[in-house]
Amino acid sequence: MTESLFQPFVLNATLTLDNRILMAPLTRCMADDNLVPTQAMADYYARRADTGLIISEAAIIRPDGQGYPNTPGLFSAEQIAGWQNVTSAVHAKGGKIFAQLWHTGRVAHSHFFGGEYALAPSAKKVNGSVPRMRELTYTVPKPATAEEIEQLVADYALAAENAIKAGFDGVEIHGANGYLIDQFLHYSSNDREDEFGSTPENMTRFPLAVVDAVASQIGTDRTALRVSPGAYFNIEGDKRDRQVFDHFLAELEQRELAFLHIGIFDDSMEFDYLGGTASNYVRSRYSKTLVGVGSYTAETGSEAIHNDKFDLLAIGRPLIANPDYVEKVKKGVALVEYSDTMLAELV
Ligand code: FNR
Ligand code: 8K6
Repeated sequence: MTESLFQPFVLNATLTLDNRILMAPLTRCMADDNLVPTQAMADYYARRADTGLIISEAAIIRPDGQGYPNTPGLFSAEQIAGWQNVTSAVHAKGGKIFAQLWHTGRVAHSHFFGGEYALAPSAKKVNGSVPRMRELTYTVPKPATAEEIEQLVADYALAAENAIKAGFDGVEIHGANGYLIDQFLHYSSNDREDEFGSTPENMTRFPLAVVDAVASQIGTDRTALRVSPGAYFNIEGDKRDRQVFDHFLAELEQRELAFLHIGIFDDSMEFDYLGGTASNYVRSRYSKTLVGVGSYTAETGSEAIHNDKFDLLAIGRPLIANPDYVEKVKKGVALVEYSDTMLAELV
């Protein structure tokens, strides 16, 4: 029973999706050494153009946002041209594609950009080291000054403009998974005492400034946001985070974003301070278009849409394993099972 996935969905006056399956953003670390998307990446995305909407792997807005090797950028002319090749390939096959805009904050590593430190809300480091480059241990970040925060907001807006120049249909701001924007929203990573910390109003100030700057640059109808109210990756949760997200969602409710997207690996995870799963929590506080994700099958995702838990379903790992996921699900053909070894190659 997957029919709920095959209803078209009107996102807004400018965007209608052919089906409700989104390709989740998936970092693949396959850009060239100038962080330019390659022809192999264009082919990989084009093979998935029958999803209702592709969200690109996260693309860094500027050099100091980089936390992993060979993640693509959206700040140089060469990178914009590389993405243009990707978006043309997807559009030629009738698809739609948003760019995911990324700054990793304290999860950045100066190894990648030759700087002295990573920027973050506070001097609170994340434990551990860079995946696949374990010798690169995370360092104590430098708290961003008010001027640096202003510059970050401007750089998100510029990256959004670059995305539109590159032919993307819109952008999803990566506000999830413990990266820069999320670091402002959780007490464990934000202990600022200025206008960007200490209270829900202050802790949401930078995230909302980014949303508003991007929306005014490219239009609210082309602006989406991914959030992780439940901390689970690169960050610790705190029960006071609940008030921050209550406030954040009330503010987002007043904007007409293209959609809000949960960032999570398994949406059956429950968070006591959210009173249940991340998607149930967001659904109860946000009435507009919501994208669910996290270890769903086509069947469980379709049922969740049918039961009004969310409106659209993002699929990650199964789409790595099955470029023809949509066709297979439609025909009821068995899927290839995902394994981490598949990350070595773009199929
Ligand atoms: C991810 N995920 C992720 N999320 C995000 O917001 N930006 C990103 O660039 C990435 N990169 C990424 C790479 C890889 C290899 C994996 C497995 C995951 C998370 C992803 O979008 C999704 O939320 C999860 O994979 C859960 O969905 P599935 O895979 O259970 O359908
Ligand atoms: C070098 C590639 C980096 C990719 C960054 C995105 C993260 C991919 C991680 C794959 C799976 C990790 C699952 C972590 C979930 C924690 C749940 C408690």
